[in-house]
Amino acid sequence: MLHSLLAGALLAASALLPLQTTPASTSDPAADTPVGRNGQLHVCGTKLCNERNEPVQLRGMSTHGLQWYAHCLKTASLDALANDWKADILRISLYVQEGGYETDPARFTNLVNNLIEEATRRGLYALVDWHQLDPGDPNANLTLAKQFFTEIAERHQNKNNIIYDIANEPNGVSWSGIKSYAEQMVPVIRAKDPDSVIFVGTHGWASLGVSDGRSEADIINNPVNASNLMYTFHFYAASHKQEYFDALARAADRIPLFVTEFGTQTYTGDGGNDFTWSQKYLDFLASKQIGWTNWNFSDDFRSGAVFKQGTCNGNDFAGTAMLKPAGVWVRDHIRNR
Ligand code: IDC
Repeated sequence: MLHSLLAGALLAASALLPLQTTPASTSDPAADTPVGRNGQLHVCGTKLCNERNEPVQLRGMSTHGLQWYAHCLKTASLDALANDWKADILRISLYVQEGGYETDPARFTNLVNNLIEEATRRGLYALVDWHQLDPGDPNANLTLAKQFFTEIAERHQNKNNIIYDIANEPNGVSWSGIKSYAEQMVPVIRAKDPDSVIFVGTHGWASLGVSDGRSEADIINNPVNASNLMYTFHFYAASHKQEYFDALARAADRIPLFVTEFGTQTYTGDGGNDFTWSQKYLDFLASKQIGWTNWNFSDDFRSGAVFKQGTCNGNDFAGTAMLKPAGVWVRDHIRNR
């Protein structure tokens, strides 16, 4: 009786374990994962480097807003992202407004903590995205940002896979306003997690200023006074073409960049896909080893949500059957390097 009870408990426990793709001969099962292979990252010149000081290009997915699509982040979908898509990184999008963090800090912090653990278990980098958007000036949420990142950095300081993004898409704010915000936030995080890489959004909705009629020169001439920091760039290929591409191309050799969001469609995250421009961007990013996370890993109705509507209610996420065209394309670009 006791014996069969024990066997049953063991079986139940093993059913909960994430899928292992590592060969049984490997002594450390976590070794053959993105974090196992690369360890703690740091900024080296304009690139992101692994613990052996080799440049790495991370590729992966951004969640949708956690307040709406947390149910798309479950064992089967995260296993698919790690093992079938072969992603390196999960961007965890914590909206501040629109029903996000500000409405229940404890609940949302807990949710982010759990997702960090899920990413860590699978050997993925966890990009913690403070998804401020409206209001666009990150200074408007400064007190909340300090509170949130203090808790996250305190709790996860001993992990080697956390990247902090302190501002998703600043808008309606000058570059110097963002720089001032960053220079207040960086010490708050580094007080708890000194070796962490920190990302900060650029002006004009992370367009390097282009959407504000500005340019990357604002940043190059007046960089954030901090080490181990990268600037973010977002593009939606059907909306943001030559002018945006040119700014990215000019900036790539001057400042450390990471594309924390892109879509193959318009800036609404919806509409037709422009795979020609998407390919042009991704080829360029690969040539410069600039990492990226695609928007978004959910089954929202819009074309940029990779899963067909209703997928997240089930447990079938691997392969292409449940994917919209953008999902098929992006999965392919993550899997096939
Ligand atoms: C969109 C979501 C949509 C939501 C809207 C406003 O897809 O459900 O109603 O935000 O919160 C961004 C933003 C990102 C946007 C995305 C697509 O960072 O929050 O998501 N986008 O519009 N920048 C450019 C495009």
